[in-house]
Formats: sequence, structure tokens, C-alpha cells
Amino acid sequence: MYAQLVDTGVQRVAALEELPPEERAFQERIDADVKIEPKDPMPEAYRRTLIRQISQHAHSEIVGMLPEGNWITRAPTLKRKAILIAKVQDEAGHGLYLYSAAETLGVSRDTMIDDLHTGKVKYSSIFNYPTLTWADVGAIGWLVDGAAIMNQIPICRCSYGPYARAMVRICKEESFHQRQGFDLMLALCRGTPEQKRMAQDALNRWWWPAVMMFGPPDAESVHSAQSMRWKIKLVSNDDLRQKFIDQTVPQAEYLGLTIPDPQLRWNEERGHYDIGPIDWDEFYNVIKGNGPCNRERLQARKTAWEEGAWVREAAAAHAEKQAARCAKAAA
Ligand code: FAQ
Repeated sequence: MYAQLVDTGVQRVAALEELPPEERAFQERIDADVKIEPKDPMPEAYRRTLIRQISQHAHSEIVGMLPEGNWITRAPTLKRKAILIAKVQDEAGHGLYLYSAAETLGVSRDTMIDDLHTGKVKYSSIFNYPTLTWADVGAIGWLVDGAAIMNQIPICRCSYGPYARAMVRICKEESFHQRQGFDLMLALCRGTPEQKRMAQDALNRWWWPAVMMFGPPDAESVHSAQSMRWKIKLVSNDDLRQKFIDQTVPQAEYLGLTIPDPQLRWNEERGHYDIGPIDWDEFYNVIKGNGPCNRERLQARKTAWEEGAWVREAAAAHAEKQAARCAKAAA
């Protein structure tokens, strides 16, 4: 089982009667769907759980720029290049809103970045896979953004105000991303046989990692019970995964592509698709740092941080100068 690197202090979910008065009052506010705001009292474990999840989410958006960014200079048309640049910029914006949301909990951006660079905090497993062909850009938009929206729509209603509000705009943009990915796949599937083969190959490589993005099965999910109690999470990993599969299979059929799962079947009784076994060893291996691109992704972030040091210094010096000028004018 994957060991937690971030100790949020939660050992088990306590019953309402067992909670000390302040925590019980907090839980009652959550149960009544009251949004928690930065200056409200909150249990330390709630604060730490949010910092863990929001910072991991922010890092995912930033590291998530790398696989697609790799194709900006090689996009096949000016229109596709413009769309891809806009999408990658959107992901940077999502990262920044999320870092800001996490900062409202009293953690500094430098600490969050340091936690990423030292491997203390994760980013999504999905961004440790390579983008080998142009079709991978379509598969990421269609499948990865598709999975991201499925997970993020419920977070728009989560209990922490700044996270919920950041997620509203992010979801609108992710929905455009998903559609551009599907449109790219559709163009390939309606193109030459070679283009269609490229699309199928991308689906073959991205399907299972996208299915794994929702996290471990509910029975193995360390944080789910407490996070659902606090309404940080509103839908379980397995339920979101199932919704994603049910939504995506008909889209693959429309494209004329085959999902790489020989055991995939519509289950009339359940009203859902059944799937074959998920290779959870692969998932745990990737989140432990041993996926195909983990080292490359982390190195790219560290290099960008080091090479950007002069920009941060210049911005800080400028801000100091402005503040001194304002103070002088006010005196
Ligand atoms: N990758 O107990 P649970 C995007 C870890 S944004 C890596 O179930 P939890 C946009 C988990 O952290 C994608 N690690 O955990 C985009 C924990 O380890 P820890 C990111 C994972 O938090 C598109 C351990 O396993 N989205 O794609 C993963 O209750 C295209 C046990 O798991 C978010 O972050 C994973 N997939 O549920 C950008 C959404 N899954 O922390 C560019 C917000 C689990 O104790 C291009 N996050 N782990 O060391 C969430 O909803 C939740 O955090 C989950 C995990 C559902 C991801």
C-alpha cells in the first residue's frame, strides 16, 4: 500500500458524539452546507487535508503543462497551435488560482513549491506518461480533461469557499479543453487510415492511465472517508471512475475507436459498463516516482524554478521600490 508522505493527522473518522465541542460545531456547519471561509475556525486536520489536496491539484495543473507543451512547436496547423497555446496557458492560470486558494490556509507558495521539488507532495499520476504523437494531444484533451472535469464538478460544491469558487471557472475552461480534444480526435478519425491508427494508438496508451487518475479503489483510499465527511470530496473515487467510463465509451464508439479492454461490457442490470481489472501495481509504481516520465517532469520544474530566480528577484525589488515611493509620497 502506498505510504502517506503528508501526515494530515487523521487516524479514523470519529462519530459526532465523540468530537470535542468546537469540532462538533464545525461538523454541524459542514452538515448544514455552510461554506467555510479562510478566517473561520477549523480543525487543524481539515486545514492540512485541504492544503494537501489543493496543493497537489495546483502542482498537477502546472506539471500538466509539460506533456502538451511539448507539441506547441509541432502543431500541424496555425489554428491547432493557437488552440494548444491557449489551453496550456489556461492550465497555468488554474495552477495559480489553486496556489492562491491554498495560500488562504496559511501556507506559503515557496513551501508548496519546495514540497513538490523534494517529492513530499504529489501531482497527478497521469502527467508521468509521454506524449509520443500529435494524437496524444487529442487524447489528453478528450480523456484527461474529461476525467479532470468529472472529478472537479463536485468540488465546485465542496465545503471550503476559496477552493469551491476557484473550481467554477476552472471547470468552464476544462470543458472547452475536453471539447477541443474530442474535436482533434474526430478530425484524425475522419482523416487518412494512418491518422485513424494514430488516434487508436493514443487511446490504447491513455485509456488505463486516465481510468487510474481517479485514485485508488474506495476500499484502499486512505483519505476518502474523512474527506467526504468534511465535504472536501463529494463523490467517491470509484463512483467518479464509473461515471467517466459510462460517459466516455459511447464517445469512443462515435469516433469509431476501440477501448483497449476486452472485458468491457454494458451491464444491463447495473445500468453501467463493467470493465476488466485495473493494474493498480502500475498506478502505485507511478505515484512512488517510477513512471516513464517522473524524473524528467520533476527536473523540468526544478530547472524552470531555478532559471526564473532572477525574475522573482526583479519583481520583489520593483515592488519594494514602489512601496518606498508610495511611503515617501504619503509622508
Ligand atoms: N495521482 O486516499 P486517496 C488535471 C494519492 S488536474 C497521484 O484516494 P484523495 C487538469 C493521494 O494523494 C488533475 N497521486 O486520496 C489538467 C494519496 O496520497 P498522499 C489533478 C494520487 O486525496 C488536464 C493516496 O494516493 N486533479 O488533470 C492519485 O482522497 C490536462 C491515497 O489516495 C486533482 O488533484 C493520482 N491520480 O483522493 C491539467 C483533483 N490519486 O496525498 C493539464 C483534486 C490518489 O496521502 C492537462 N484532488 N493519489 O501522499 C482529488 O480529487 C483527490 O485528491 C484525488 C485523490 C481523487 C485525486
